[in-house]
Amino acid sequence: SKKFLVVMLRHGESEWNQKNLFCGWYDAPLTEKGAKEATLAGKAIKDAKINFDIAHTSLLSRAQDTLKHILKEIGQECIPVHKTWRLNERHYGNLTGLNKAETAKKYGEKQVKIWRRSYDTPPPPIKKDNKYYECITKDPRYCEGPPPEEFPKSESLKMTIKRTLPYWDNVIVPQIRDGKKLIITAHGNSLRGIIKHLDKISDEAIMQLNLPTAVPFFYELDECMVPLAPMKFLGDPETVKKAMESVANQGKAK
Ligand code: DG2
Repeated sequence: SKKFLVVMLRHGESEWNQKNLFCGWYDAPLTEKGAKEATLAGKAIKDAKINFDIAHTSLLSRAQDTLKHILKEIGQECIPVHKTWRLNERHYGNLTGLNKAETAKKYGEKQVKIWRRSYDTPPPPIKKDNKYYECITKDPRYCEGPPPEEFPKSESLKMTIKRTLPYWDNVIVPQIRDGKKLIITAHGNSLRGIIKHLDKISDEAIMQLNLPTAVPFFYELDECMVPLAPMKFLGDPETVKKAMESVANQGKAK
């Protein structure tokens, strides 16, 4: 019986990951380290002898540039790249621009974990006087969606899944079924949503999943698009485990 492969990853380190700021829909660029991580992800993909037919990414530079570094490394810069706001990071609301450790000091680590990892508690909605309100809301990259009345002011994981899954079901799945090999570069939380769906992770258990930057993971799917095994990282398990722990620790008061 036929097996279908799909590869996904979170972008490399961004400037706001480096500064430990809540980023969401703010368009922070990759750091130099983030660009290197992306190229290393490309090397791992090359070593695994995987090549792609189509790529999907978000409307944010950090995911798009990670994809560019990978495609360059694997010599596949010419494949079609689809960009969509539906793969964007979850909107971090009025937390956008705040330091995660300082926020934990101010509101407590427990509250910050709820904002970062709970399934259905959204962060406080972004206010018009937030420093980043205008540059996010008025950004012309969103002229084809989301429609103004649906433009998020903040998103829980549940809300993120609600706008990401239609793209998975209606655009990505038909291409996989058609035998196309896909790479998807996106974000910590938009990908947690897809993983929750594919691996049928409960609302409680998903709280413990932290995705490291720029470590590719893959699924093999059967003809019904059901994974033959849970997500698997392309990387040394000990290194991946440490990277996941350090993402969890970004919400500690220090
Ligand atoms: C991070 C994730 O998103 O943050 O928005 O700050 O994947 O685009 O770097 P990404 C952000 P956490 O949910 O891990 O705090």
